[in-house]
Amino acid sequence: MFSRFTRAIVRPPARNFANGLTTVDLGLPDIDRALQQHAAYCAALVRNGCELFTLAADDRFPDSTFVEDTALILPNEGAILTRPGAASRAGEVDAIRDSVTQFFPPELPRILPNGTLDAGDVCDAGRHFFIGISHRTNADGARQLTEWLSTHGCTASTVDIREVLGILHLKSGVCALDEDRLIVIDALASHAAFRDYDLVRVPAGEEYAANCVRVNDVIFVADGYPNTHALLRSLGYTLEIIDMSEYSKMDGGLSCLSLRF
Ligand code: CIR
Repeated sequence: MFSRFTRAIVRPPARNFANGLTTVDLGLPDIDRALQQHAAYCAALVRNGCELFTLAADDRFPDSTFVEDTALILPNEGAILTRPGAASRAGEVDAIRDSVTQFFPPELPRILPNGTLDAGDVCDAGRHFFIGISHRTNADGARQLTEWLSTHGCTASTVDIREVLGILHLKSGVCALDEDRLIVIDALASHAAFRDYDLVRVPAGEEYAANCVRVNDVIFVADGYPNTHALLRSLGYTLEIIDMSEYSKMDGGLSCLSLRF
């Protein structure tokens, strides 16, 4: 069974959100619009059963709204802090530590040097985890996370995405819809790690929509991808459609805006 979430940690973007990292050329985000979209995203989390823990916007870290990258949480078992691969994001981990620790005391383990890991590179499908080796997450970070997961009875496999164009993190290209079903972009679909899974291919031109999030009984999916919406509905899923235009300009997807547990 997929974990049910009852809580989510979120952090709205700060006024200097546009100073964050990005690899795409979609223009600068509008902070007021980003805040409205964040509020709508939070409302959808609440509508689907999550109590929200909202942290203050933090302008020391323009990318800090992307809280997902800083920790990995196994809802009923524990959490580990990451070690983000981008230098400008390193301090985000200490900035979120206390809010995660309150749920998983006394002290959280963390990914240690020379490992790097952004949790956007971690895709969980029930008790199995795919870990992307990316320009942010290295083999040592993946190894440390695999060891930690194994102490909780979970397995992991790695997927090297460094040569896959157009995705920052593994979860930009593949997300679990169910324990045995993944939504995936074409560029990742033939990877051996996914061979035992039912794969739902994202329709051409809608690759951004691969970054869905299963929240209890619904799938959160980005607005503007009608073919993906139709495909998911035809498979019986109920959707929450969220406008992500301002976050996509900063390489962010739906999953990165919350830590769900
Ligand atoms: C970054 O480059 O780190 C941010 N601008 C975007 C992070 C998105 N996080 C995610 O997909 N998990």
